[in-house]
Amino acid sequence: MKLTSLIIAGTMLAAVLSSCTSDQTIRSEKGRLADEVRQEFLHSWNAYKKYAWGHDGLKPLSKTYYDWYSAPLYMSLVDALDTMILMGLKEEADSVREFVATHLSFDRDIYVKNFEITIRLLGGLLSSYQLTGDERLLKLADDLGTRLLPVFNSPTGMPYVDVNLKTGAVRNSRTNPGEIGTLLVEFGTLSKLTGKPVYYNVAKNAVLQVYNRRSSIGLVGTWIDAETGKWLDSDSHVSACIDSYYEYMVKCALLFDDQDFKRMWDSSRAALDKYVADEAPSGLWYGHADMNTGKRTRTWFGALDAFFPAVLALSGDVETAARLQESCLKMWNKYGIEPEQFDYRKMDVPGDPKWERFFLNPEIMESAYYLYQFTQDPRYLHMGKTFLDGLKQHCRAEAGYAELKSVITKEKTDRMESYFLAETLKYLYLLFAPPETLEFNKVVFNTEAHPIRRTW
Ligand code: DMJ
Repeated sequence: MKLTSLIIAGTMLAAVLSSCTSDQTIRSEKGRLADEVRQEFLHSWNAYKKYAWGHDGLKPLSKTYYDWYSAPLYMSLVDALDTMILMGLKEEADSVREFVATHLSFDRDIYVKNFEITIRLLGGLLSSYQLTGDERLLKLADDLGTRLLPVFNSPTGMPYVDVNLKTGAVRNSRTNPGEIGTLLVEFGTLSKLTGKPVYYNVAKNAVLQVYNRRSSIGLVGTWIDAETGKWLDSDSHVSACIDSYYEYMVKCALLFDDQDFKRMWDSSRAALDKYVADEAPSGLWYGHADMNTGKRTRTWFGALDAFFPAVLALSGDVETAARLQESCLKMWNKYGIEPEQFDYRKMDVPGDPKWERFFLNPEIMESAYYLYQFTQDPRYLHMGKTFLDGLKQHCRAEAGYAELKSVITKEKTDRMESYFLAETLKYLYLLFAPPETLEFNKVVFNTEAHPIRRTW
């Protein structure tokens, strides 16, 4: 063998050995990394307790609080509760549960966003009920569900956006497939746990109403009017406002064994792969296309879109999921943290500075967690560490974690959303935690990372 060939063979062997060693190292570091995530949760939670207790969320820079409405609905408390339970923070979880069970009231004269309240509060109450058996949480969930029901009283059955929790008055019919189609995991579970079929029926009908209005090529648009049933635009993608419409097709098929959702997913997936998927020089992405013509309109993908590998993996297509997750990692690595939108042809943020923002989103961690569950490939542990390191480096504040105005300048903004505690840190923790922490095969996560167990 020539000397150069020997050198090349030696270099390749060294690379393989070093990657094996680093795979072994990351496996052996799982316990330490889980603990590190737990510490970051406590850092954020303690800041919330100190500066924002009893309010919806923490403002980490001004060290104060924010509420969504004129009366707080304890968004962070309910959203974070099952994360604490899973992290084994028993005393803390017990006292939060007691506070929620004795103080949370939905008898408020306020208009709330049905979608956000469903995924954060209804989902959080249901999963914490299942994890603890505390019947008071189920009672609260049932009360909330009843107060939300009037949203479905539109001429089409698609929900209005806002509902008054006290009066049942509804408003705002300009809505989207995401907000319409991301209710059934919660409403369906409520039906199963209370024996009241109405919740399942209205939420399923709402999804069908969107699906039945898909275009002749099988795509949906971004905005639709719940009263007239007319599409208000034709932009199709897997990004914000549509995303979890697809996610819940896969999840409802699994959770409720409802084959209608399997059929909806199969036909939607075919349309997405034909028109929305995009093989670019940088890899596989899902961009934007016109719902009627299928014409490519934008080559954008974003932080929220990074939920899609998890959904693909859950639907059985781990191979495509893994390819898309590699693209997500490229988006993350460009600035060491991911932007709200990314043009995958230019491999940079689209022109407008507003797309440079980062909202402490969980989706890319969620997909790493799912892919690790399905493959046990240490690659996803490495990814998780990259995400954790990036978050700590760029978003950690003295009081909790802060969103970024720009992933380029890394300038922080004064908000920590409750999903950072419910989802971002939960998925990172579960990625590294021992498998017995939560039996992945036994639960379906709602879109806010609240695990629901099929007990029916
Ligand atoms: C969360 O509230 C949910 O994951 C929702 O489905 C999308 N947006 C945020 C997190 O980014």
